[in-house]
Amino acid sequence: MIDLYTWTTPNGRKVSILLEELGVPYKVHAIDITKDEQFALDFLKIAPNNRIPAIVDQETGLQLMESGAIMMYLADKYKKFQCEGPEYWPMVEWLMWQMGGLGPMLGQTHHFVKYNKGKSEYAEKRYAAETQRLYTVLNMRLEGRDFIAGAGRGTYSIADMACWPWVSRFEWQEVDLDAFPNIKDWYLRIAERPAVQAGYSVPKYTTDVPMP
Ligand SMILES: N[C@@H](CCC(=O)N[C@@H](CS)C(=O)NCC(=O)O)C(=O)O
Repeated sequence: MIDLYTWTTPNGRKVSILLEELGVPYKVHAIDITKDEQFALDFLKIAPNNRIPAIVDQETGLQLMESGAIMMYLADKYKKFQCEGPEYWPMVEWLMWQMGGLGPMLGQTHHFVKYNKGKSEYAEKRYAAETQRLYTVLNMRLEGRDFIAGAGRGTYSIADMACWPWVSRFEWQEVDLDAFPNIKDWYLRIAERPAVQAGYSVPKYTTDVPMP
């Protein structure tokens, strides 16, 4: 059994979507970050960086924070949704691209462009431009491919599951997915998966999966 500590955010949904795709039993613990529950001492023992998501694997006792590490752990444990052989490291490369680029930069876009519009023209322009740049990179990567990593047209993997919840906030980012047709096709391909629909509503329903 996996204990999942999470909230209704892209980083949380990355892991709930993976757990739904794996079809393994897991127990959800909602950590309401709008009520500062991420700072509770019990949670800090599991996630010392006071951020969701985090997991505890009850079979092994392993505690993990950082969504990228959690996804790599679960994919390795269950030997699913990870690319094999020479395709493994390019998958990690794109997972790290999400962890170091797409996630943190789009997080800033949400902060300045959605929640604090008008407070800093410089920051809004900076993160809007970075958002466009990152979408352009992903759109190019998806040219001729169905999924981000893997040979040929690609294999659905944790690299896709890591990026997808961030793209699902395209409206917050003021991104027109019609300008990125490869991303739009990829987004819709993943959005229709039942496990993605289920994982999107963990720990609770907020909205339907956004549809461009
Ligand atoms: N690099 C971390 C980032 C986690 C993160 O930023 N989580 C956000 C929600 S998406 C959070 O817990 N925010 C709480 C806060 O800002 O205090 C990961 O990928 O797990």
